[in-house]
Amino acid sequence: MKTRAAVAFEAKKPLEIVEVDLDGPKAGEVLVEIKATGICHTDAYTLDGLDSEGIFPSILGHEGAGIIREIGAGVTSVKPGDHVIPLYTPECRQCKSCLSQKTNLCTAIRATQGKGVMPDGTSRFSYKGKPIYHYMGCSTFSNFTVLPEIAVAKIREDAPFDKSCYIGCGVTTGVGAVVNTAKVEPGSNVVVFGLGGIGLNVIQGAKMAGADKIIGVDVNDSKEEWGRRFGMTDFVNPKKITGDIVPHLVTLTDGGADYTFDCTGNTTVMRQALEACHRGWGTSIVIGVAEAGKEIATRPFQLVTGRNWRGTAFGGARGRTDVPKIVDWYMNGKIQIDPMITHTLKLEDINRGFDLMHEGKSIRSVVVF
Ligand code: NAD
Ligand code: AHE
Ligand code: ZN
Repeated sequence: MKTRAAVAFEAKKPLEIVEVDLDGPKAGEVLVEIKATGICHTDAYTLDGLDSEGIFPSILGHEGAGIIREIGAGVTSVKPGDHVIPLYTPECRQCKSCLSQKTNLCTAIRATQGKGVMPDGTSRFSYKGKPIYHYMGCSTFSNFTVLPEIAVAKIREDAPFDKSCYIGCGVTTGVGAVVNTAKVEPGSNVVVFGLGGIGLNVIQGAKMAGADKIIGVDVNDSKEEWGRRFGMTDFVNPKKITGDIVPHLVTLTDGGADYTFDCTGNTTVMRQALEACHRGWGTSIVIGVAEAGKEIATRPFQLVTGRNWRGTAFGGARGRTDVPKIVDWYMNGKIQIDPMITHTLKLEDINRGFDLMHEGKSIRSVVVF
């Protein structure tokens, strides 16, 4: 079949809207009509050539929602007509990682996913006879896409696609980092670095978990109002304080934070987030994705004296199990999504979504098909 898609032909070039060819689902795969997709900073990071796994030409996008239109041989867990959210972190329930119950990082298809192909080693997308690669196993910047059965979460049918798509990455990552990874307790004090599409979800997760002080840190002053809307109690712009951010935060938190979250992808910020933790127990969670070649550093003494450095992917969520529950949280009003979607765009305008993100003018842009 043919499908309209925004193709990343080359790094650092705008996406091009073209009709691509899409082969139907093979055994164990499903064809999904994508109804809406968010634009996450990770898409921008790959498009900007900063991803060591970045492959071109490819169809980016990993934060979508849609409807199953066709199933391949042997597919049993979903059927045509089901509403689904694609999962860049699948859940096979059979691999060592899934069975361990210690991680959400299913390994069943990670190797081929990182190479931009389906589990059989080939791509379903092509353009003018040449393959176009998949991205994070999802490629939601295409009106139709093919996914492995284990990489879709079936969700309730009354959830609006243009909002529930955000659960495909940003919402689950931010809220999940708080409840699954950090397991923030009531009364904790929390510092969130980077108040974008992920950081604001960390803030609403921290509020939901009963955190006491929730301090937001961002270099963009316009983010203060956004943070306060979702439960932030204090705001710090590191450019506007005198002296170093770490002692400033340690003073604000009476000796250091119980939990800090990096939602910037900046390795200097990651170090500050660790060092702003309380001696003896503070835990810092790395969420941000750093550009290829960057490394993190700190004095080992920071760890010797009881600070913990951890990371999280997709908020520690087991997609097929947890995503439908997060959709319920949204539908029942336990978490908010609508106000964070600041821009709704047509596919033709997808590059504007990237511009708005880089200009700090959006929280989330969503493309509707
Ligand atoms: P975004 O662009 O919406 O937000 C980033 C925010 O960080 C902005 O508000 C920006 O002003 C702020 N910022 C930038 N530099 C800063 C600095 N030095 N100090 C303080 N604030 C700073 O991006 P997003 O979509 O929220 O994504 C945030 C990060 O999380 C990205 O690195 C993205 O790749 C990553 N991410 C990781 C996962 C995961 O599973 N681990 C999932 C989604 C996104
Ligand atoms: N490809 C990059 C790593 C990118 C990365 O860390 N991705 C996160 C999700 S970001 C979503 O917006 C993730 O899930 N990581 C775990 C995994 O298995 O990819 C690189 O550095 O090579
Ligand atoms: Zn993402």
